[in-house]
Amino acid sequence: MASVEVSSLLVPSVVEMAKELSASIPGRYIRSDIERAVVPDGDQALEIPVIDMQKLVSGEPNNSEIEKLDFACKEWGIFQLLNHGVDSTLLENLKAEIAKFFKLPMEEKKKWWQTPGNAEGFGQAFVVSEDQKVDWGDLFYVLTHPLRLRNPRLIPTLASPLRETMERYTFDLNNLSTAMLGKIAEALHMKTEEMTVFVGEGRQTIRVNCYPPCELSDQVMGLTPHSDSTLITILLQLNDVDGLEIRKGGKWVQIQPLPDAFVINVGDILEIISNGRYYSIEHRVTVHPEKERLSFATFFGLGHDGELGPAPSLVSEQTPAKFTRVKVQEFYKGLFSRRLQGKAYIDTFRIQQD
Ligand SMILES: O=C(O)CCC(=O)C(=O)O
Repeated sequence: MASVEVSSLLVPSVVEMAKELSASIPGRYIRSDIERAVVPDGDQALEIPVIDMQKLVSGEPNNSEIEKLDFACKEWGIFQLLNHGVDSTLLENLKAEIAKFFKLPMEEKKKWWQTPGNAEGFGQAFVVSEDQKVDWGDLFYVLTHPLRLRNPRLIPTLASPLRETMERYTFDLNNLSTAMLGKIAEALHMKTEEMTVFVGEGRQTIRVNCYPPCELSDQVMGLTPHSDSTLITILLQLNDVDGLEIRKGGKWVQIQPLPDAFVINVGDILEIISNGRYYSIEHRVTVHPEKERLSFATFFGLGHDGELGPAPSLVSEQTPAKFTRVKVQEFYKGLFSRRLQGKAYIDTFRIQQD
């Protein structure tokens, strides 16, 4: 069953293209509009807020970590998570096995390549026109939760031990995200069951990214500027090559995660549910001239049965609804029918305030 149906077009492998050192880079990858990133004071990458998961779930009265979480989601839309409880050996195995996975010969990778009308597998996302600029990277995108919607052609056919490692990692991250969303609901002073109703059976998808090096690194983009159409995204940088940048105060700034910290960002769905109290951060990925970058993004979204809109408990006369309501299924359908473009998609749901 095609579980993530899209109207996107198929594109060739950038990892394969990058191996042909003598080949010129097709115009489709070359961009003339890349805004330069700024270097923060003191030549340091930007320090984004750090949240400690153990403190967050400690159950202490007046837990100041909840206030830190609220501040991070409101003022930054992104933070790092330490003491997250995901086993460090599992993370090491994941890093090693994903690196091998992207190095498999193309003949083998073809088994898992995207097919027309389905976003899952190796390829690219949000390519809706032959004229559109495309990213300098390959992804592996899969729906991992709920189990009944999994594509039998993908995770079940991966070789051991990658398959078991992916299963375990996505299972652990599903638990982590559920716990995190509970704390986010608490920070928002939402009624607890409200978040649960929005989430329904939930949706977890993964996007594993490989950005090969490129000698014209300042003219290609690893991942186009966008905000995620998720509740939250949990990102693990898989090697020590940085490239993730966020738009902060109108400028692009590179961030540098602490080793084995998760980078968590607020997505558009959470911005809508929180009625604009939280902010989905715009981000992009730049390409290194000599080194390959690998990352693993885990997206948490809503089950497709319900409706999306500001949580009723967060709407009042003083805080009127800032977004229109939409059926979740319609929200996702609209998302996959367009190209990525900053925060343009969430903007279509905004209600103009007087
Ligand atoms: O590679 C990264 O660091 C970011 C990935 C990302 O934003 C995504 O997969 O949506």
